[in-house]
Amino acid sequence: MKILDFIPRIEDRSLQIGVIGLGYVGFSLASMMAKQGFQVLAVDIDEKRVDAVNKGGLPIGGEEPGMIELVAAVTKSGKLRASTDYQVLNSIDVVVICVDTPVDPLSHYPTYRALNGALTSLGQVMMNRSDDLLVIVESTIAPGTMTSVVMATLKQIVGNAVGHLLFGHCPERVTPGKLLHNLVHVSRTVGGQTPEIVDVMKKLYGTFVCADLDGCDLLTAEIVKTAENAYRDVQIAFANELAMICENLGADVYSVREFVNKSPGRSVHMPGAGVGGHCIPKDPWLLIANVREHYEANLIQAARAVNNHMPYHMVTLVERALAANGIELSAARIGVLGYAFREDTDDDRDSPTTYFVDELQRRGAVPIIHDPYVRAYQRPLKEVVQGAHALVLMAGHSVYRNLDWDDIRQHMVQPILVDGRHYFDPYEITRHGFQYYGVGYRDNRLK
Ligand code: SAJ
Repeated sequence: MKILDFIPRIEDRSLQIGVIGLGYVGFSLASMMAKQGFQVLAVDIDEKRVDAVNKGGLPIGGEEPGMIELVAAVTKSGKLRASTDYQVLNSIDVVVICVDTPVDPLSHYPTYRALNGALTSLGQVMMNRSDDLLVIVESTIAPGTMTSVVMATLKQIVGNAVGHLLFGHCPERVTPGKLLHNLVHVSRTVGGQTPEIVDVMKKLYGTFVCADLDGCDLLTAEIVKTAENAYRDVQIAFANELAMICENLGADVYSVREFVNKSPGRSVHMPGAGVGGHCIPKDPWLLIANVREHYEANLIQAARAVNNHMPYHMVTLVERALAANGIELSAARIGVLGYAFREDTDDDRDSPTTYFVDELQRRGAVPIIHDPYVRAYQRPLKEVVQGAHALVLMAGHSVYRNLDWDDIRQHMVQPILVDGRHYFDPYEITRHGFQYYGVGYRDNRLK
């Protein structure tokens, strides 16, 4: 079958689809494509994930509106099946690769262990291919990777069958907690090796995407995805640098931010305790991975440094608050609210709190962590505040909205609150007898 023969088979849903990777990207995509009526075969090396899906369950954590009903329906109908065996992919027409693409914590270059594993396993199944196979990568990858890694690796493995391999890159734009919503309502960049491949991909994604499908070449698609997150990282870094300037000048960065944003076209982001997660800290490094040797990309690297400094700045704020009360950081017990990388999720990947807590311990302080979503820290709040010299908010989970501050104050040694996300109202906190410190304020906010 040739590529343009894919179109009628998309229309009658007879196209056979494979998805590699049952993380939040691959699982939601496989379920959504099965919901459109395609037969979808999902492969993952993790048997627990495969079993969970085949039993109609979720292979991912967190709250995902509509997901459990969707996966139950498509597994019951048999439209979605999962396996650890790549051989189930031998008769598919399209395969979508959705594996993680982390960067090395020291070199900041991508490692592609999972991507290379998927390509090698897929290539072995496709050795004697005589029909066209469309290989689409949804994982976020450094510009140039489709050519230098994906196409090169498969061509090396499949030998003569290479003539039947066609390539596309449609970077994912899902966000935990909004997976199904984003899949349908967020526009997609559709990168293809040829215009015909772009047309086929638009037809395929158009079966469930109700937003723009922007066709382009492979390299453009790789740059768009990594640039959109590098852009966000730089925006957040500007907000954090403005906060540091305001602290040094003794101004309130949130008033400054509010008034700046009244100027047309301004949108200063929120200063905070740091930038975590699986996208924003990583994608700037992917964007510059293949240019760093001959172009510095100073702004993007400086933004990373500013954002990475914020958890350590939080330690400085705590140390300053304690010192104002004659307490040494090295002798302090610190209650920490929120371990996840952002509000109302259990995802703690590259969370700023990990760096914050490590630094507190390095300085001799004793952190006691609370997080309603992260299993290891679902302890009673009373345990966290009991005997604490300060309480620090690192992630703005909704459960922290209506705390009993009078009761909390009774259990603390010193009523100090350090707010890393501009989450609380300083006036309300102060009314309950606390000293309020926060990112973007030089000292006790309402001294
Ligand atoms: N953060 C700030 N200040 C801000 C915004 C975020 O400090 O003004 C921090 C958060 O606390 C968190 C980190 O940055 O630690 C990342 O937050 P995020 O809101 O960017 O959340 P992510 O990491 O889930 O980003 C994803 C991205 N989506 C994809 O890569 C497909 C991003 O492009 C989206 O803008 C974001 O979700 C979203 O809001 O949907």
